[in-house]
Amino acid sequence: MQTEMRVNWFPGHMAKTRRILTERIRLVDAVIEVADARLPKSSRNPDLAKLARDKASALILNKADLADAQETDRWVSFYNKIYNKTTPCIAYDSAHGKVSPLLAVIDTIAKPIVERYKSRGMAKTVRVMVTGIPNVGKSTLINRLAGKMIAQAEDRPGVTRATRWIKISDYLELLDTPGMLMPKIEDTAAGKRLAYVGTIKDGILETEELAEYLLRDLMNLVPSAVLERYHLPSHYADSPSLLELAAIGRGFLLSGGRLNLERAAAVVLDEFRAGVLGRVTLEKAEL
Ligand SMILES: Nc1nc2c(ncn2[C@@H]2O[C@H](COP(=O)(O)OP(=O)(O)O)[C@@H](O)[C@H]2O)c(=O)[nH]1
Ligand SMILES: [Mg+2]
Repeated sequence: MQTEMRVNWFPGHMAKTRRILTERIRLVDAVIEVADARLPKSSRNPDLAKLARDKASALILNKADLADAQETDRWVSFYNKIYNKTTPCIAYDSAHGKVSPLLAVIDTIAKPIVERYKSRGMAKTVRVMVTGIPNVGKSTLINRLAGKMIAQAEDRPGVTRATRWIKISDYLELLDTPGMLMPKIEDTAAGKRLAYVGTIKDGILETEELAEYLLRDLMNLVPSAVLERYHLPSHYADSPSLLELAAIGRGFLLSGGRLNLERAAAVVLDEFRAGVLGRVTLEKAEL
């Protein structure tokens, strides 16, 4: 499951990833884009709109259980407003959610296609695929729709195999393998946010540097959760390193009393990714 996150995005790889995606999109009538509700902007690659422009589409803000509920509502409204319902957007939690809202949104985009064929006297199966950048929950979502474990981490470049379709309703078939998109990193700040949630592993940043940035960002979003969790002292604002304070606060020490910053950084990142600091959305909707 971790392999695809270690992919280095050298140009050859990027071209191949895009080629595979383009081929897969050609096989379907509708595309389900999965994004991360904590990063509703940066976890989307705007190139998809071009690659799938002649397909029906829906946008799933997944991992909504880890994002701020109000912010997620704003983002869902924002996208539904700008797309004017042509690309319906819903919040979802593919790790725990019921399948019905997901099927309902797929049905919404598939209905016009079914009707179009019906009007010509044809009963056609509507074919759907799931796509998105690494780690947003594509495989988990496919497994949820399939009702069992089917999709593994086979959506990485270089791994090809036969196309399989999973019947998910009377007239809907789902491609069992997601289409992978590269993350599009618009700027350094977006790159950091993608790294916080674990999309980019081999980033430009060292783990300790990343954790330091994360702590600083979290101090703006959920200060009391950070102060409490890492037992930061009242003079934290004067310190050049929140990570050092967190290591002290949590007692992450090496023999001889030196701070174990490596351990502190790993814990800070793991705890954030697991939602231990509460539900946090890293990007605000522009409503
Ligand atoms: N909390 C939470 N975790 C999720 C959700 N969807 C997926 N995950 C977890 O996120 C990680 C990546 O999921 P995966 O389906 O492999 O992502 P993919 O790379 O897009 O196929 C796994 O550890 C999943 O268990 C969700 O909605 N909520
Ligand atoms: Mg996967």
